[in-house]
Amino acid sequence: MKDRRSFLKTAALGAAVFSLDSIASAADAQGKKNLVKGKPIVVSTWDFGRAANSAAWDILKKGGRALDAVEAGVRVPEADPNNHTVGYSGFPDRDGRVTLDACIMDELGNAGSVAALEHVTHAISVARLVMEKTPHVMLVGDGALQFALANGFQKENLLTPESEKAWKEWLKKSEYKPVINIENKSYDSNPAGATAFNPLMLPGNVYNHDTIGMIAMDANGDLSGACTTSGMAFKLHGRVGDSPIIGAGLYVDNEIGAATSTGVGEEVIKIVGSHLVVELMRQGYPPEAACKEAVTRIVKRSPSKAKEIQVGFLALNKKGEVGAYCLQQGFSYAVLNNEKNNVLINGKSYFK
Ligand code: SD4
Repeated sequence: MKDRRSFLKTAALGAAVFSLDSIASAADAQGKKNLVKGKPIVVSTWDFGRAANSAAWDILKKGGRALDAVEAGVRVPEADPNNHTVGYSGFPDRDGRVTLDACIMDELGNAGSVAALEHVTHAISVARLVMEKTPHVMLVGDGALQFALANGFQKENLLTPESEKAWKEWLKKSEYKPVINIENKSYDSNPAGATAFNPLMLPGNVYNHDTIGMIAMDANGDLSGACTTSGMAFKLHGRVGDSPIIGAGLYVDNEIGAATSTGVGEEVIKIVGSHLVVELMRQGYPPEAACKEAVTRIVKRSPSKAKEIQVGFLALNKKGEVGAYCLQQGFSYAVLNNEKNNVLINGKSYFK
């Protein structure tokens, strides 16, 4: 006969299994439309993720390694002079300096990262070298630049005339207060009219975003991820966001899945967002439900701030299922595999 303790244990386990099942089925029903399966697969944040996905696909379709695919993929927006949010021509900080953050993780759980790196377009490739050639995970500032130059990268000027012009425009009204992203509310024109409230204009959102996060699974079923950004435009010099922080901007666990984030990095760091999403998937949450739970934690932590910013999570599990969730409408992600031809999907949002 069962004693009381083992009965309680069994009952508690039963309840846990029951609730995980119901989470899974509710989220499955909710997310069926956007559910994508099948390897190889590459997914990435925002509209510019499509061009990045195409470069990654060139490697994946030939049976290449996910790590090579994500590095090659995010190098596309890093080099794009028309993209002022990543790499070359990124908007500078409030002192006029372009500082880049990036990280990368492979299927073995190896990780490399650079933060506040100046003068090198391909921050992601420096991050990969940190992972492969040093016993460290993260190099910052001058040390990261010194390491890059010692490994054959050329010193470049990343501030283009267009980015400089935007910075000078911002300087006219700049308030040198360390208020998170207050600058972003003023530098962009509001497509819905200057005075109307438009969630698409919130910091981190579609007209105001700064990151590519990419995750991929190769034909072997191995996962890797990369995340690279020039950070929030006109940030304080020395400010580092979530993107180069392993566990915040990116996390890969080859047994479970991978996740990446975009938006206001401070809020993502505080919940260790991408690691949280992967751990929720480990507990049985499908990708979209895991992303939704992470977004909900941000709302619970700071309900009023959550209304004024954007954060989005994107996740891929080991079954090849993709899901995303964000705070505000306007977050999109691109999916490319044999079924989905680089479609751009709008992430579901907490606030409607
Ligand atoms: C950061 N997460 O530096 C980045 C910026 C971003 O949409 O993704 N903005 O906090």
